[in-house]
Amino acid sequence: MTVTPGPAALPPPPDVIRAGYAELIVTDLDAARWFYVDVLGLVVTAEDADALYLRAFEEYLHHSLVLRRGDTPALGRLAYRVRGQAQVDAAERYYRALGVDTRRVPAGTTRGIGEAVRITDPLGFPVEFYYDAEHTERLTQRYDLHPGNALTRLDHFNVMVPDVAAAHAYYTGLGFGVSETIEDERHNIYAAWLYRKQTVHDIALTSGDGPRLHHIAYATAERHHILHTCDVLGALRRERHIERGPGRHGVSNAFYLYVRDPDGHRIEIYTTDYYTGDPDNPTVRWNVDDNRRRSFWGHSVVPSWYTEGSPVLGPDGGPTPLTAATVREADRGVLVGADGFSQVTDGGAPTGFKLGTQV
Ligand code: 4SX
Ligand code: FE2
Repeated sequence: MTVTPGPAALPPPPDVIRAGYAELIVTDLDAARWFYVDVLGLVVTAEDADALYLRAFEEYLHHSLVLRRGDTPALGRLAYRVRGQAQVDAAERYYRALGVDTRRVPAGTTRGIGEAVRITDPLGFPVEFYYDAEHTERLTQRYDLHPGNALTRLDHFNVMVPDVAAAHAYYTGLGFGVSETIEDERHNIYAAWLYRKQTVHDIALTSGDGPRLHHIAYATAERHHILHTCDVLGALRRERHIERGPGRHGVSNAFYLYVRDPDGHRIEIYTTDYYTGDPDNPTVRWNVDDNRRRSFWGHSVVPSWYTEGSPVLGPDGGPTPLTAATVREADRGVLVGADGFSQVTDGGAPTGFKLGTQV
């Protein structure tokens, strides 16, 4: 009997705890400070001549967002926290075995962060794995410091990828669970939500020309915190920063708002999704024709939300060229409702439109 050797076994993937921090390249640090600190209310842990290190009120690590000054707006990197410093080594072994270049960066390369491993992942994103990080004061109960829209913690990243199925396979290989998807009747996959922590996601995959960053999302404790951000932007006559929402997502059930920063980076404010921590947590599969999938109330999604995103920095420091998407959710037929925008039905499904169906 001949035994054909299979492919060499991969070492186990690093044990990722959660989405840890992101670095965004911004062109004007003062404008960015206005938006992230004065309007969104993030806390400044530290600042240099060319960067701000920000955290939200429940976060005790140094930062969950770095804003670095640069010539063009871009994603500098996404960083995942792993379960101990030995898992940083595990990340290095795993990606080397995958044939991905790895780079070790000494402690302090990013202020407040210990020795870490950086890669350009197989999807084209600059990604870091880290554990050690400086601790700082957790301001959960410093209510005297909380603004009316207090953000509690970083919740997730959302990226635009040309091939969601391939990206889904990459992230499940990295040990992520799949909480929800958007699919069509032929099981083409338009979007997917994947998690390591016990929420709906740490990373979402959105079909689009990529690699690009779609958004990063911060959690708030309650819906009224989100509404307060809308009121503040209106009062300041800066309502143009509101792109989509407020509303209730179908996927995730979270209450949401999307705002755009002065460079166009998209930030989501997100609250009260659900627990996914049991090992048999079922995957919710939405039909792309179910109008409640992205807004549980049936509103259509503003086109910019599907088409615009932030470029990502490649290993040479320049923007990564884009690959065109294989499927486009925005190209699916959309029915226009009474407000000129949203789909409205009286409970009967219009012809050719499957209301309330799931794949
Ligand atoms: O637009 S979706 O309802 O599909 C959605 C988008 C659900 C959860 C998210 O975090 C998100 O960004
Ligand atoms: Fe999101």
